[in-house]
Amino acid sequence: MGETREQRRDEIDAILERKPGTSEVRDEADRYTVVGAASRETFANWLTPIEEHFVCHRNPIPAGDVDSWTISLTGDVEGELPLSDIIEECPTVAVAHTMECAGNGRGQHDPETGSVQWDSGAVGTAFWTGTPVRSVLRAVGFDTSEADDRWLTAIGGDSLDEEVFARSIPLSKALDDCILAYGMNGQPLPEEHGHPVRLVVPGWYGVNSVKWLSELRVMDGMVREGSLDRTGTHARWQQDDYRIHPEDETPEHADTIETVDTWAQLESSEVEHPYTFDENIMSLIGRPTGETVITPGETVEVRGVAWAGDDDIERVEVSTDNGDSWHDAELFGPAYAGAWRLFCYEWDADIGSHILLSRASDDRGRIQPAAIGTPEEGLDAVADGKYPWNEGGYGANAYLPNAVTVETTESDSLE
Ligand SMILES: Nc1nc2c(c(=O)[nH]1)N[C@H]1C(S)=C(S)[C@@H](COP(=O)(O)O)O[C@H]1N2
Ligand SMILES: [Mo]
Repeated sequence: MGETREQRRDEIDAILERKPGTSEVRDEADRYTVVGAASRETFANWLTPIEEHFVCHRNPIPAGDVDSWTISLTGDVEGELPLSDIIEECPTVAVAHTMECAGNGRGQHDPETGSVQWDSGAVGTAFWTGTPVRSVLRAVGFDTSEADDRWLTAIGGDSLDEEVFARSIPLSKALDDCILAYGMNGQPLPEEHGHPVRLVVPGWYGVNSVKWLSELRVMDGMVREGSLDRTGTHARWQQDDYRIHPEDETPEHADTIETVDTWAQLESSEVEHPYTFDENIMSLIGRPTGETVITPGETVEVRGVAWAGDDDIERVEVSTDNGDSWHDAELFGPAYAGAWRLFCYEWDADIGSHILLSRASDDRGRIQPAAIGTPEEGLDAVADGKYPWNEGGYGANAYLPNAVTVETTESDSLE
């Protein structure tokens, strides 16, 4: 354990050196080591450069290279594929994906929850290149015409003997748009992002995109204790952690669920403690920041990003008076499923102090809640238009905690 810590320390220092656009947010107690997007400016642009893209994982990075790495196909499919064969013989595609940690915004819960106290830096958009999961399964003779309510479990090469890092997603989603990625923004996949290969699940919370991918297992249900041919515990990261639940409640381990969309789980009674699958609707202002110098009378471009997991952003509103009045922003730039949209609003700034907010709505008529509820309100806070305070601090998407305060000042007289 002590050794692991030290190894982690060196690893983090090396990542920080390679990523001057990020800063450290860590949680010693829980062993998580993460690096967050440093500044709001990241959210003023569509593509997030690798050096500004957050990193999040728990165990030391496993060693591996393209030439020796293999992926095991197990469960209802059988095979072993060298990564180099996948790269050479299967198609290569690119997908845009807004990767957001399910714990993004955790630091906005009051009272504080455990684990990494992210503010809102744990999100970024990259172009990932790789091979569709569909092509990989087909290469080992799997019939990809029917998902049949089955699940695909992805296992990370960072798994420990006593605990496996495994996540399950519906096979239908995997066949639809997921890829095994070996490139990021046109570069070979950096080691901290999963080199030599990771799963990318477009529009879904980051935890589903398993890095250092070593095994794909087609199963009738989600991963549970005893469902893998492995030693150690199997189900923690699917069934215990990354579940949205009130204080002091322990989620039940389910085999399968019908309602997959995260927000739909929050609103339905089928799943008592929702799993964090697709990303909740969210927006962030990237410019101006609190440091931007604005002179009264100036027209200021309020610019940012908005995303809604598998759904499409339909509208973004901006307020410059802490929510008293709202104005439609213009959506512009690239529009890819699973990736954020840019928005912009031209604001004529007058003198004084202003609180800027953004609020997104999607094509399902969902809108960001204003605030996070209290522990006492539990998950019912959703029905009152609040994001529910939850013990793990997952899925937060309220707009008030992400306000930007700007002051306009009279410019110094010209010399
Ligand atoms: N094998 C493995 N994959 C993992 C993790 C991990 O700890 N181990 N962390 C997950 C979490 S919680 C997130 S938010 C994303 C972050 O991806 P990134 O570091 O490339 O930004 O990776 C996911 N994939
Ligand atoms: Mo995460």
